[in-house]
Amino acid sequence: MADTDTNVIDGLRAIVGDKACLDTAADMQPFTTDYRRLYHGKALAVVAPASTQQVSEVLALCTKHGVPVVPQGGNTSLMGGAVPDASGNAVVLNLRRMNQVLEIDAVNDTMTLQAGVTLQAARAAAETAGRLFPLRIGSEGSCQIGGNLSTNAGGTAVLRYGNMRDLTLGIEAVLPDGRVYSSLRGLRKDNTGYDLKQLFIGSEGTLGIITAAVLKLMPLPSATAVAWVAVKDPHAAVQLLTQAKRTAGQAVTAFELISGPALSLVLASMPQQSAPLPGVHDWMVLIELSSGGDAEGLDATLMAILEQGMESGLIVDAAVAASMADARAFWLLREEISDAQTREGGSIKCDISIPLSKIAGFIAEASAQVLALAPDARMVIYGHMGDGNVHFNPLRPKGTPAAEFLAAHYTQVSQAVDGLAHRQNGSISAEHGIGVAKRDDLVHCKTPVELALMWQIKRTLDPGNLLNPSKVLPLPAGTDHRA
Ligand code: 2HG
Ligand code: ZN
Repeated sequence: MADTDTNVIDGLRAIVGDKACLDTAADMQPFTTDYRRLYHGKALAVVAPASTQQVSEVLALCTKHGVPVVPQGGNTSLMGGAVPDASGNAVVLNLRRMNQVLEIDAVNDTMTLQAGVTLQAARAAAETAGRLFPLRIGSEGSCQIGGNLSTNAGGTAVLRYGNMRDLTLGIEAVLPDGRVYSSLRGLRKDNTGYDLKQLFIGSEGTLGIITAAVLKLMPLPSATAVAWVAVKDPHAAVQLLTQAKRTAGQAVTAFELISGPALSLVLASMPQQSAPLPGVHDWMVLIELSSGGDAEGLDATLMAILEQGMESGLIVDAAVAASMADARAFWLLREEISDAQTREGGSIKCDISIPLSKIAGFIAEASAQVLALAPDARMVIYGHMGDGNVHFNPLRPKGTPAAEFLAAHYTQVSQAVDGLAHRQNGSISAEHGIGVAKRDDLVHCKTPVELALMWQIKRTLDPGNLLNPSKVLPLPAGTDHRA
């Protein structure tokens, strides 16, 4: 190890303490590999600061020595955004020790918390205060608020409440030179120039490290009604959503599309769970309504939506959750799809969004293109149809090894799906971010002006290219990531 590296590690220990600074390959391994075990990096050290002051000192030290820093929350990125590259020269800065809910202001309806609070803990703290923090994603037990912010996370309740950007009133972030930017004031109105917090939200730790946030709280719903519905096809699902919004308005909280192969995969990996309806249908939706009104009224609204859907031939069959336990069981089937894919291996992840009016046509056309390339692929297609977001994830055929399927099809299939989404005015990353997985694809879907502006902002805030280097920003032609 070079003298500088030893100096850096000694300096880091002095800041965060011995126990919070790991530097052996074995100790660092859980932090240098993503949870799907697809991205394997190396690090100089892994540190877990306990305060914003310590984050600031770590960044100032690393900048002084030209050492890159990779911020990390719950390490649940699907895009390889939270692990270092293979060079071994970076410090991973993990925020798990900064896990305090600092304040709940029930009058202002805000919650101030440190970045390392898990989403589950944030939701529980809000609920204890009689409020709802509405972000809902499957990894809530592990993912952290800082990661949710830095990827502008979405999930299953965006239709009603918006994504992380919409739910944030202020953040605190540490810049590479150690200066602290803070807008932790909980204001719903503040037109004093540039809204700088938005630069840090969704930029995946490439501009600063988010250390705290003020988030919006909502009223806790008093009634919830859930149904698992088999629909004729994705076009019928879109029409059903339109009818549901007309009938129930704001109460439509979630509207999730699920393909037959997606449900089959979950049922195969969780044999103790049964399907809500007899048989696995080609296309299903999970609908949740919620409101502050009475339960009977909401149940009646759900029934009205289902009856209308049946009469207009959109719905093939439907099961209404008769209890909270039923509702949880329905949701479990939806939330397990991603983990079931991880266990199965060999999944080509495309996280696209597209205007709702084009989504059914997109699914048909993308499916045809993928099946022309990989005729036996299992079409695991699901997602947050209510906000135009489809997880379009062709999966290896049973019996074909994951590596073989990915080597043969990954590039062509993801280019076909993402390219189609882009040509139809969609996005190639609706809610998972860019990380390294989609970085080089940005060249094809951002204009030269957008890319130039992204680099200009990056160079202004992080002139040494030390924060999460080689993530998000595709290289300008003819340069490398450290140039
Ligand atoms: C979900 O909606 C997550 O379950 C994960 O966004 C999606 O694994 C995926 O592709
Ligand atoms: Zn999702």
